[in-house]
Amino acid sequence: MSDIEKKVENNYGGEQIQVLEGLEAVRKRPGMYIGSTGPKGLHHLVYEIVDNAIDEALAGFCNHIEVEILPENIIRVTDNGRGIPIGIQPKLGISAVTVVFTVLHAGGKFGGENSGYKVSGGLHGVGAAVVNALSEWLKVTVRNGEGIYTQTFKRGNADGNLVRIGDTTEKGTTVEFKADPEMFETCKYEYEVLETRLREQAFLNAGVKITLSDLRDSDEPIVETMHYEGGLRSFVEYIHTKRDMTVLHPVIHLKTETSNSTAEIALQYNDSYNSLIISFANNINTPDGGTHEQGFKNALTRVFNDFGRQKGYIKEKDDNLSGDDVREGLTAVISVKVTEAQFEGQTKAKLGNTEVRGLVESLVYEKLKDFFEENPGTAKAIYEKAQSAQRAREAAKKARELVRRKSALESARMPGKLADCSSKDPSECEIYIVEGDSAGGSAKSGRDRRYQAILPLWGKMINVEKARLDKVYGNEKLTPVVTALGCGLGEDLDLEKLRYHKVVIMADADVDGQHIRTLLLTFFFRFMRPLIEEGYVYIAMPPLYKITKGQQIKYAYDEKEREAFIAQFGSNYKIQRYKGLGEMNPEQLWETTLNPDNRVMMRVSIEDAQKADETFTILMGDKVAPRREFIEKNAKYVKNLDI
Ligand code: TTJ
Repeated sequence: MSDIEKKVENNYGGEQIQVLEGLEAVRKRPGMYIGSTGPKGLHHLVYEIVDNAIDEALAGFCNHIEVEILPENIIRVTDNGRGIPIGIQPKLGISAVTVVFTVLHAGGKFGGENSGYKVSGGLHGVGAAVVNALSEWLKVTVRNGEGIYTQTFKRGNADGNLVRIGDTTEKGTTVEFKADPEMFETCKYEYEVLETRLREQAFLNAGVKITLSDLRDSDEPIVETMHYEGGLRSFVEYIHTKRDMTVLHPVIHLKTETSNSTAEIALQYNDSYNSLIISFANNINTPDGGTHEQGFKNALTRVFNDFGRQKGYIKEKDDNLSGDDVREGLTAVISVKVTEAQFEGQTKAKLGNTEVRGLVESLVYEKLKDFFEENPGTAKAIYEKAQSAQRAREAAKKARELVRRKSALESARMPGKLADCSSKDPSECEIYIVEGDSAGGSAKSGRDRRYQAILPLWGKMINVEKARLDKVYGNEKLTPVVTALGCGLGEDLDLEKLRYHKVVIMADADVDGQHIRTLLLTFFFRFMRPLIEEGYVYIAMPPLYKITKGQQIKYAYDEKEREAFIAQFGSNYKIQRYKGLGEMNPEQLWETTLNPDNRVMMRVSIEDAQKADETFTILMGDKVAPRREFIEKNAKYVKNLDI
């Protein structure tokens, strides 16, 4: 037995009991420590462990981190750093390794000189001990260039001491764990979720190589290496390449450092009308923005106007460019690092440190101005973009005023094609938006006119992805939708005025149907987003087959279901294939698609606007597969009785 083992053994006593009580608290209220016990919390376990390895990389001692999803959803994280210290912690009398996995907020208790171990604040960085507490078992292995040490835990409790199991000249730390099914609603990891987050970390920590593998299915192992020497620059390039966007210039990179903070920004304009700003504080994503984003936006607008006036790009009589104008077509990634990040808001997703606003503001103002000065060609291209946004904004304002004036005059005149319902209580009213007049006709006759309205669509649709708000006003296809819903759009949107709490898109299961669904969803997403956020948007799911045997009727929504019903019926069944909605008579349409007792609808939900924005861009692409994937991922089947 080595000296270390003896010490570990001898000191495994009093303090440890108190430590274990600490971890019990985590198991009693897991949500307090990892936010949720759903899939989000589960994936958080992996991030917590990986963050430790990234800290080691940031300290300059590690350049490769491997994350493996093993069969049975066991996670293994390995780094090639120095290895967690195995020495005895003076205050607690046990090995630092044991402390890391059993003491809550390890930093607070012993964040001292020789520990060399730090943790970050907020809900983030709750640490390895929390992961340990919420794992059925966890095993840590440390290689420190001399020996291999390992210790195992069960539900947070040490299952034996730290032991030396062999010699090695290698260095690094490996942590394996199996999330506790008693603690989580699901223990199944989603590859794409881990991939997105780890790729983000690879961008934020330039040069660090992260390998992710999924070895759950031995027939189809996945291995992916993420390694970006370009850091944030690569991040912006990646976004534009992935979305197949045309860019107006090479990525602009800005960076500043003070004694206790850094701010770094990469930005690039594309030819779209959207803006995407992704921000991080201490490598943690801040989807709700905060002082770093504010500083960036303020300075960006100021630079454009000051520099533009100075160079005569903006004439004396012209209005200033607005924030929205200068952000049109912009993709930017902001990363700040501060000693004590304050995360605000319910989900701790917003940066609060006030000093960061000024830091970012002066960085962007000074360096971007210099950049424009030195790169007049790029500056010109960006100015033209912003000024065209400004013109469109003014046109949209006029169009909106026109619509407002008109609706004040005609006050709520409903579209001629709308077959409205008799109820005026939005909470029970439903509107079916139907492509094509024939399906519209059946729907009108088949519906329950008390609470179901039908709006057939006709005319030419604009590509909402490629259009600005001004084009939406006055589009012959979209205007009736907007009027019928009654809640306005863009800045004017008022959900209180929404006339139906179920807005159902009803289209065929074929390619044309897919197209109209995509366009309408994108339209709602871009211009009436709260409608989706509040869960008012649905997709009707007409069945593809009707299978009958005597009095029994079954509707099949795909081939698999069809086969299952056929198998169930055995023989003497009748089968009818519906080629489209237009083929169903009013009774059939009621039975299969409108009647709340039988129908199947998908509620369109958006978990995270940023992700959805990306998805919608994918939706608008030429590939059909990603679209289907989106529909499957973002819309959950709901038997309408439940909703
Ligand atoms: C601390 O200071 C002395 C040298 O090692 C430092 C350290 O703790 N390094 C370290 C921790 N490297 N890797 C980790 C680590 C890696 C994983 C995967 C999980 C955890 C909890 C820590």
